[in-house]
Amino acid sequence: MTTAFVSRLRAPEAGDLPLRGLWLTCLPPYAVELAGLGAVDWLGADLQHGDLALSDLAPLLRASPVPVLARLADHEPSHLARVLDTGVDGIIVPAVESADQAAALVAASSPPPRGTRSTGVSRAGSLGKPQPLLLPMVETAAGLDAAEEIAAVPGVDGIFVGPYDLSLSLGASSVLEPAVVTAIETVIANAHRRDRLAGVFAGNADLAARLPAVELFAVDTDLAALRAGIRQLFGPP
Ligand code: 3PY
Ligand code: MG
Repeated sequence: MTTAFVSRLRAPEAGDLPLRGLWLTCLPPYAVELAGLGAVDWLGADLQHGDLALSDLAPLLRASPVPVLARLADHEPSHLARVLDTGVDGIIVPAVESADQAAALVAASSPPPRGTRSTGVSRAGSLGKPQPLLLPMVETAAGLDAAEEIAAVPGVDGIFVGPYDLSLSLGASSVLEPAVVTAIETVIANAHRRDRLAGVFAGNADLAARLPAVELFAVDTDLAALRAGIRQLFGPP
């Protein structure tokens, strides 16, 4: 199923889109297994912010009924390699600002001859997982300027937009400012011009309503879902 998902992502069918994700910041595998993910198409496991650790990934992958994309903490090749070893279906890499940085990520995530990723005992190796998706994030003014070159790097599968850091970097006071929405549209158009996937984190219904079509759409976080469920059960505080 996961292999099919990854191939489906690499050649998505219009009728399936967008693939809607839930962004995990703290939920343990037990909750993921039992919560009933319903119409959630994929999970984004955040190692940059929140409370998840590298050692949470393998249990999460075993518990999840849907594919898991991990957002890395940084660009460090040793961290990237450990995350890939868990067998995640893709990685989302924060704040990529140039084609050179994207090429370094391709090299770190690919075995020779394309890259330098070493081999060793790993869950990914034992399960014979396919090459995971590589999705650099554009979430700074510099990344915005370089978005098309980043998307064009061979081995990059798509671009994932981080609207909140992007708005900070652009000096905007809200993700809803027209300049931020225009910037997000520009990144998505650049990814599509290069025949790459486009993804975006929304976390806000008003922002979601303003965004153009993407393949990967992260609706909101686990905590937001928990808060919404508590409010629905108990009413407003
Ligand atoms: C951002 O909006 O900056 C993000 O990283 C979303 O996860
Ligand atoms: Mg960010």
